Amino acid sequence: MREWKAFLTAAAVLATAVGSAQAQTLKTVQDRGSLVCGVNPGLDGFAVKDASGQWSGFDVDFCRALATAIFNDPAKVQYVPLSAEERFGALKDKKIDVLSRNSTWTLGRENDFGIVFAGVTYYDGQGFLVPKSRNITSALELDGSKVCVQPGTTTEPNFTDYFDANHMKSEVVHVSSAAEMVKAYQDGKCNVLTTDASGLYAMRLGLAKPGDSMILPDVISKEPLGPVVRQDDMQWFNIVKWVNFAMINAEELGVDSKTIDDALKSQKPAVKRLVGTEGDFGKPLGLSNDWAANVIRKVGNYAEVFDRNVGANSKLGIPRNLNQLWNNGGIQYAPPIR
Ligand SMILES: N[C@@H](CCC(=O)N[C@@H](CS)C(=O)NCC(=O)O)C(=O)O
Repeated sequence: MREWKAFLTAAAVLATAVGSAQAQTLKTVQDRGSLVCGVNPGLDGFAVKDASGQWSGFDVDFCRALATAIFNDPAKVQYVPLSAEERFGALKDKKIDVLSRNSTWTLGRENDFGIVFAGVTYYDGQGFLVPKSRNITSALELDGSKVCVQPGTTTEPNFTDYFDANHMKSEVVHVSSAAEMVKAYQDGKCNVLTTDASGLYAMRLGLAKPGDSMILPDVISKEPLGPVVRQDDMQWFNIVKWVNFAMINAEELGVDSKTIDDALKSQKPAVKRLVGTEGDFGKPLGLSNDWAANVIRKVGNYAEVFDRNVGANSKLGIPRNLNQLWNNGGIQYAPPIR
């Protein structure tokens, strides 16, 4: 009997210790007064730092949304630019709280680094950019190409698989950044760029004559891009996951930064739960109940963030395609808030 009591007490102490060890990131962020977000060093539409030191882009807006959910202030973010090769190690080593850097969700990455993807903010796929002067219309005509590719990405193994499967040879040219990739292509060191289609749109903007190059129609892989956290903190994982879902649900419910005041007066149950006028959906996450309303007001819903950074209202002009909502022909689908 006494042994049992001692065992139960020890188990309770352990459970408390594990419980608190699993919920440190939010507290660390709150105590620090800012979120530390890992981002791309420079990719048009996704993460760009301007001359005054301001960051913007699709992935940057996710950092801003997360900071808003926590602090009601999108400016409370410290950005850490990370190369493809260093990003997951930086997350594992706790140099950042979250990674928001055009990163593809794969099993190997979760296994190898003790990390977990919190959702998909952008469904992408790998493509090829070629000079129009090559008169190529399909990726199957790329045999013998000099291909620029960045190590530490899913891009290289995908491209190797594709060329092998189609019995095509290539000369691989390794580059260490998007800027270097553009330069190598313009200098004629390679005559094909390959990466996520979104990255190709971004890099084409960096070319002296964007109109002289084209993106081939072939998409050779699945690249579900999303934010990443460590596996040791369920509360933090849930916060990051639901910030994404709230922005998608907001689009589905027609709530955006311009209509948020009306939404706060809405009598529709789903809108009330989203903006926090009904239910108790913030406190269990460690947030206030109006966290999603604050995110929508200060950063926007999914459509607003997509359109201004990479979509119709941006320089990139990428069609929504797979990133349309599920009820509008795409596969963006968020579980309900209820
Ligand atoms: N989604 C792929 C590719 C991500 C990636 O790093 N792409 C490159 C080429 S667009 C990039 O963003 N480079 C920017 C840089 O490191 O400067 C992955 O997760 O491996």
